[in-house]
Amino acid sequence: MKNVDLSLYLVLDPVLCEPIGMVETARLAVAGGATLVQLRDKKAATRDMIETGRALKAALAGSGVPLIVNDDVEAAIAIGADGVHVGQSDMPVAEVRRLIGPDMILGLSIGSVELANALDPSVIDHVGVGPVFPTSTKPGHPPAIGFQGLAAVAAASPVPVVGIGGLKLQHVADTLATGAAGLAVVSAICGQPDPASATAELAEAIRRARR
Ligand code: TZP
Ligand code: MG
Repeated sequence: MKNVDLSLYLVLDPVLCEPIGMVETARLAVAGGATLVQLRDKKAATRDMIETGRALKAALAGSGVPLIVNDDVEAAIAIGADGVHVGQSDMPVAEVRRLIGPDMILGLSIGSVELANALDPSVIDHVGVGPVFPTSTKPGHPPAIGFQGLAAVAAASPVPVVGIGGLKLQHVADTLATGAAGLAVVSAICGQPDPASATAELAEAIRRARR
């Protein structure tokens, strides 16, 4: 198993990050204590993903924080990213694993106990589970599952789970109490007036919840 710290997973959104951009947002979030960063730009062409991803990789260099690329396996490989994250309607995970090899991190989005039971831990390293709450960050998302749903999926999953969807500072303790290894957030960091402090507050709440 890869040793990935899922505690505080920043998922970048190009629109929400607009004030200062995704690269600067990631840099500040890592300074504040983000443990994982995902480039998620559903509308970008592969060449643009590669350009942004390379800049992100340079910004994260030396931090020890892995860079994950959403959906675009070709871009992830070209960037030299640490991993890939796919959803249910993206490339099948066995195919992704074949393309990226055994060493890159592979995350999958799921929202149900049925999908958790079907996970192959030799293919998938961790899952993003949600949405925990309704969120305008992902229009048309499936119904929210709440902390109860997250706990049920965490109990069923053979790999570590990260909660996602509407998660804010006040949800840290309840999220970790479900058995989740961490929180994935977009708007709690992207577009915040001070992304470094917003991240540091989340990181501190995570430390407190674990004490
Ligand atoms: N997948 C499920 S909810 C979501 C994604 C990408 C968006 C989460 O964004 P936010 O702003 O943290 O609610
Ligand atoms: Mg997709």
